[in-house]
Amino acid sequence: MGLFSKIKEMFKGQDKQEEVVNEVKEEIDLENEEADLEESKKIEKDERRNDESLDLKEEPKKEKIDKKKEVEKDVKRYEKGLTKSREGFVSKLVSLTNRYSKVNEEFFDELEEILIMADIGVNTVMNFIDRLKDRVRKEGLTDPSVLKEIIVDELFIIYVNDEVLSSKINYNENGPTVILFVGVNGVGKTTTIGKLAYKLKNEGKKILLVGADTFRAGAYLQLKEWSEKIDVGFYGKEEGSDPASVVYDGLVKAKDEDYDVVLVDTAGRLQNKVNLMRELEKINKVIDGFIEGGANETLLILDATTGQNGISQAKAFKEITNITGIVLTKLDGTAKGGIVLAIKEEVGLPVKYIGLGEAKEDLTVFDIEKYIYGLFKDMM
Ligand SMILES: Nc1nc2c(ncn2[C@@H]2O[C@H](COP(=O)(O)OP(=O)(O)OP(=O)(O)O)[C@@H](O)[C@H]2O)c(=O)[nH]1
Ligand SMILES: [Mg+2]
Repeated sequence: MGLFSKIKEMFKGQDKQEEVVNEVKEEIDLENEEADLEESKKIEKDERRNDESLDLKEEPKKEKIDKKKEVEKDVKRYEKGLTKSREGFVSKLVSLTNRYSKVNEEFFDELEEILIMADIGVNTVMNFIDRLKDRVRKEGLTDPSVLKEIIVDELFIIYVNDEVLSSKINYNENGPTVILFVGVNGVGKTTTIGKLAYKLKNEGKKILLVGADTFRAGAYLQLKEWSEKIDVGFYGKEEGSDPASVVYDGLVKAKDEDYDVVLVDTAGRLQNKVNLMRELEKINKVIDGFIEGGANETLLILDATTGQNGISQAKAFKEITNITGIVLTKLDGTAKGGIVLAIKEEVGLPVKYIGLGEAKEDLTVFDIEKYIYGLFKDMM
């Protein structure tokens, strides 16, 4: 079975997930009843041991249901959010494979064009086509419809290519975790902070938003609004204030009030590289006074609808500061889902989160398997 078939197998029937969850619940209820009976017997024997075994038994089962529900919701988010990409990109692929009865040079030329149009990036596409041709030759493939699955597999391989890609946030064990958000105007920094704060708050963390974008008038108010909407802490100052000193004051507050995660909104404008570099250096110096080494994460926000321009931004930001991951926003609004692969190949940074809408729930941890499923689920 190809990789994509395995992924599809994993996620298909998510509509039935509710049923599955209920089934699991029933099973657990039954097991619990049995366990209760067993336990009441044991109580007579050894009360203390029994309590422990109860604790050990109940936890994983509840987690199992919660996890299943979370996966179900997440797969739906990917499916819904990637509708445009799927319709654009996949319908072209399907039409291509239907039009040709045999794989030949023209077929590959057209495929190349479709992939480039999907923002996969020229170099990535060239390598991809070479590998695909190789595989076609070695395996003696001629039928375009067989090639569909191989195309998806090979796209998947580009991404995972013998590396462990970590989408995990690097948390600070002692004291607050500081995450800096950078990116050019309007990519979705502030919105992403709001969405991530909401997500982390639901995981039980105490969150402080710090508005160090003091460049644009009213920028800090937009962040403040988010903090009120999702009920998390806020610290910020009006435009013209020194961003590093805002970060300093914010971190003092975070320490004093025991915050777990501090999300810092910056004015990541690229118009002046040197100034931005200096500003970020200064901010990191301040953070270093609280946490050795500066920010735990510096996330670069990229707008997926800007395509190759986003790739150039990533390269430029990489020169300026130590970017630890990418958040790709507005994937719901573009037909060009291939940018995820281009970032991996051409920039070499992990995509940690993706934005699939404007609401507070619309940020999700990037998962290549769900992504590939969301993108190609109707293809085979
Ligand atoms: N559809 C969609 N819209 C998004 C997403 N993320 C952000 N947006 C929208 O993009 C616009 C800009 O978002 P902001 O969060 O203000 O961007 P910013 O980077 O903070 O902008 P500046 O502070 O001006 O540099 C807003 O209208 C957001 O609602 C997303 O994942 N999907
Ligand atoms: Mg902003």
